[in-house]
Amino acid sequence: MDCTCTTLVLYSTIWSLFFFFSTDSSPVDLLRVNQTIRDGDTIVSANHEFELGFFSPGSSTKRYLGMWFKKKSPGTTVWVANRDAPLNDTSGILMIGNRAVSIFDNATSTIIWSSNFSIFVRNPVAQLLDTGNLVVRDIEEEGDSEHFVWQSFDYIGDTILLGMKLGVDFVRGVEWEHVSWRSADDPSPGSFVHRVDIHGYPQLLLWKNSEVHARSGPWVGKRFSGDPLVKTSTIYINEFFIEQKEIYYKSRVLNQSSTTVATRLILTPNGNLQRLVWNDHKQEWTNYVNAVLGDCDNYGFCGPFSTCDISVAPRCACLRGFSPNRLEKWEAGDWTDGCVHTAPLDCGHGEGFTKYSGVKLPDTRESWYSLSMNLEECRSKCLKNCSCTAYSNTNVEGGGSGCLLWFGGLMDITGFTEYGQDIYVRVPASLSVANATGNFFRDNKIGEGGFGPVYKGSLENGQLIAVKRLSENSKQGLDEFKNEVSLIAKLQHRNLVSLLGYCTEEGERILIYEFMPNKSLDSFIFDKEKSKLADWRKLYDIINGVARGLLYLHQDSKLRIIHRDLKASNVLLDDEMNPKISDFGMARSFGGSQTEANTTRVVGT
Ligand SMILES: *[C@@H]1O[C@H](CO)[C@@H](O)[C@H](O)[C@H]1NC(C)=O
Ligand SMILES: *[C@@H]1O[C@H](CO)[C@@H](O)[C@H](O)[C@H]1NC(C)=O
Ligand SMILES: *[C@@H]1O[C@H](CO)[C@@H](O)[C@H](O)[C@H]1NC(C)=O
Ligand SMILES: *[C@@H]1O[C@H](CO)[C@@H](O)[C@H](O)[C@H]1NC(C)=O
Ligand SMILES: *[C@@H]1O[C@H](CO)[C@@H](O)[C@H](O)[C@H]1NC(C)=O
Ligand SMILES: *[C@@H]1O[C@H](CO)[C@@H](O)[C@H](O)[C@H]1NC(C)=O
Ligand SMILES: *[C@@H]1O[C@H](CO)[C@@H](O)[C@H](O)[C@H]1NC(C)=O
Ligand SMILES: *[C@@H]1O[C@H](CO)[C@@H](O)[C@H](O)[C@H]1NC(C)=O
Ligand SMILES: CC(=O)N[C@H]1CO[C@H](CO)[C@@H](O)[C@@H]1O
Repeated sequence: MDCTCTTLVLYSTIWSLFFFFSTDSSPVDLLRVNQTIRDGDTIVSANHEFELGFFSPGSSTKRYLGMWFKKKSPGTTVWVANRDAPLNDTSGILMIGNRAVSIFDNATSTIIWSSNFSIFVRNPVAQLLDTGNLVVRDIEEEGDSEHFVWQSFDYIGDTILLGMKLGVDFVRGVEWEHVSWRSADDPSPGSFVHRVDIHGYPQLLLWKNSEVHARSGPWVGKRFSGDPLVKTSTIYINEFFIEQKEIYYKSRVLNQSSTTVATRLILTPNGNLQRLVWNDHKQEWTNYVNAVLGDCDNYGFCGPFSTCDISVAPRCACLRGFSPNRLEKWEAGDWTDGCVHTAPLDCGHGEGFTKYSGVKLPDTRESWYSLSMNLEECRSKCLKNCSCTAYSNTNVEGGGSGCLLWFGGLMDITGFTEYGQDIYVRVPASLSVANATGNFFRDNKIGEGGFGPVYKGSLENGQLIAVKRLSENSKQGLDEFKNEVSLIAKLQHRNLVSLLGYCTEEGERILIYEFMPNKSLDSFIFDKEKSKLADWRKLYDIINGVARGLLYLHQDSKLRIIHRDLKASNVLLDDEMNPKISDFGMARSFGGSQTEANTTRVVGT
């Protein structure tokens, strides 16, 4: 340390003889080894947008080395070097050495601040780039001009400029954090830190000291889940990268040739995040994202397993299938304890999921993700793990992709706008199906098959369904039930009825199909009134459809299936009288090349 100090004094005395900054009328953006910047001198980026030198923030008299806008909004600070090591007077000198960039206090002959280079550099040169990045590179290392041994963009303060990264570099072990000032007069680190959290699926968290203060939610393709900004900016684009070597958020300028861009994302001393854009016409900063913060933006306001909605009172509501953890507190307006499952999860017994649309996805710190899985794979992965409480896509663009699983309490779900995402929350098997059919009301019964009654119901989204509830003493045993489920789930053809879901639980077995308003073919043929309606053309179409369905089963499907129980009552008719084959309890599958097999049981009607 001693050694470094003496050399620095020597440098400064030598170089003070050269009037480096005053000899040339045009400003300089470069600083070479052994050159200095004294208080009063500055360097300016080539495009004249940014300036670097010593300054005093607000009403402070202390001196800091910093960077500010020069052409637009002159004096607006964007970066401070010695944030928590201010100078008391104008005796500071910025120096570039072989190992570090340092601020030397010529009054006390001490280095008050320094920042190491990644490697020893024989001939370093510092340059203030047009982006507002002060970079140091080795002048001898030609070609790779992007190889910086140091850059101010690695040391973010309260301002994020276009091109700055917020996140984690695993290779260098660097974390880029957005840290508020203590006050407008004091750039030392304040109470708020905005960072990319990499526990589970990466998300941006705003911390107040050691507690999560607010959350913009995970990245869902083109923006953060809870980001109200939908209007796409013509100025910049937000990006989020999840890679092996680094995970980061970055905004970059959309039009490289545009020279009029000035925008900054600031974290104010009281924890407000503001995206400001310079308005040349009005000569002022305008708040680009006019996010009105409300109760729902306070992390944990409603506790786990509940949703917060700013447009209703009370703001908090338990998710369906959940009830307040502490009813008295909840009713008194303290929702922080959230909700708990009303009935315990009967893990592995065909639980279902309740879908919520238009929400900000919950905290992902306890989550797992795969960017390649689809929603269906995601659902079954969630079902296989008893501690999985919900799932969703990671990316909502292009119809949705990726898989995100939550474990534990679902915190900070905000019901906000049509711009929110879908999440599927796990609920016990007893819920939802029973509710969908009005708890198996007799009025909703639409038929009675050999194996049990069939009910009409509707899902939350209004879709009509037919629910086949196999009676407990049904002849159709578990094997047939499983048979039906496993076969029909893999089949898809316009002349086969589609299975929407199923559940099994303690002798209760339920199959959920799409609803067929025109019932089965037999009711049609044998009903005198209805049969009059059927002309030959219609019947011909129906026969053709059945044949197409069978052809698919026998030949075209991967499974090669024989139905073994085909009859008029198993041919259902949709609202356009298209026939659909149903009831696969007796069906058998052959291998793709197998055309002959022995059946072991006598079946059929
Ligand atoms: C910088 O100063 C040191 C000490 O005076 C000297 O040894 C070195 O050669 C100088 N570097 C350059 C590039 O002038
Ligand atoms: C500035 O003044 C304060 C109070 O007198 C002192 O503690 C501090 O060390 C000084 N800083 C420098 C860089 O001289
Ligand atoms: C540093 O201080 C010394 C003595 O006070 C002065 O002669 C010298 O010019 C100063 N150096 C700079 C670069 O201001
Ligand atoms: C900077 O370099 C010096 C000397 O090489 C070393 O002692 C110090 O630990 C380094 N500081 C950091 C923060 O790496
Ligand atoms: C980019 O900016 C330049 C200069 O302002 C303009 O001429 C050009 O049309 C812009 N390009 C796009 C794609 O907006
Ligand atoms: C369920 O997921 C959790 C969290 O990822 C994991 O720790 C646990 O091992 C999983 N359990 C099973 C049975 O896969
Ligand atoms: C069941 O349905 C009724 C009426 O449609 C609804 O009010 C209730 O919230 C539903 N219950 C559950 C647990 O979804
Ligand atoms: C069917 O059973 C007969 C008599 O048991 C046997 O000879 C024949 O190989 C079986 N065919 C198939 C495809 O298993
Ligand atoms: C012939 C017949 O009954 N067609 C009906 C099929 O279902 C639709 C939708 O419910 C009705 O509009 C048709 O009248």
